[in-house]
Amino acid sequence: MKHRIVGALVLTGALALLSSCQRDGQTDAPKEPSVTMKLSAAPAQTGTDSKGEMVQIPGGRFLMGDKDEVDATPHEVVLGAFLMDKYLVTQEQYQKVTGANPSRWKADKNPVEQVRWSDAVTFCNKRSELEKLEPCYDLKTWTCNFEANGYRLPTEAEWEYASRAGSTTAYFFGDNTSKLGDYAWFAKNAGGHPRPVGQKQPNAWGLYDICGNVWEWCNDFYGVDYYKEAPRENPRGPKTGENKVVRGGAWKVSAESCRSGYRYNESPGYADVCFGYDIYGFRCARTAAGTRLREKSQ
Ligand SMILES: [Ca+2]
Repeated sequence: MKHRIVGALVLTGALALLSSCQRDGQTDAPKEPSVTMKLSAAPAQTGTDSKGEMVQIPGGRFLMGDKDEVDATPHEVVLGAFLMDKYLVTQEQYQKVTGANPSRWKADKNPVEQVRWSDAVTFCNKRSELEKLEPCYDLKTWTCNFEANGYRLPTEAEWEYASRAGSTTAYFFGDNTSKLGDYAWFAKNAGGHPRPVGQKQPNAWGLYDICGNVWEWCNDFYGVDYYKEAPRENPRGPKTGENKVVRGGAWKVSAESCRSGYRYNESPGYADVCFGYDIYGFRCARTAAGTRLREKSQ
């Protein structure tokens, strides 16, 4: 009897391992986005389909960092204008663009999760192609062309700037942790899984789920000392590194990890191995037209 229980436990463990890697199995039969999909994805006002609404983020300067963190020395950063998705990329949106849904917690309006950094940038390129924009990523070198007009991940600085929306406090709504539940799904209120996007209050610039729900991949490599050497204008992360930055906290984490300046990082998963956890998702950004001219005039 005892042996049987142990056996069952071992089997359960093996199944759990399999299910967490299930995403790899799904790559066997990816569906190509249909032709009708391509036609229906014609650029709207913001150049995206309706669920992919973007917010125009003005260029400006801000104090990036958090004095209480060893890797986040506060420093001034100046950024050009860019566009940022109002919502996290949903499973519905991801499925439409890539023909697959790697998420563990399946629901159309939930954020896509179990996506690796490499999956997120591949999605960015496909989304660009569908809307006849120039793809930003070279998928052989994994480098980003910031001059291209297509979709990309935000830089870490862009993410924090958009997240803060002019605030200088621990969270975009202030310092009072007890208010976090009004703006975010995190360990205390999410009930142990991600939630549909856009249900909590947005920040001052109209971005939803910036805090909590799923961590958001940024374009940058993570460098523990990067803030000490980063350029003041449009910092884009260390040239090389092992891990990529994720920001904003997730359904599983404490209020502490949802602070605007809090940095976290994870392997990008270039190789097709099991790296995509159900706490990682993303939203896309685009470089705004004319940004380079404004930088030069500063
Ligand atoms: Ca988030």
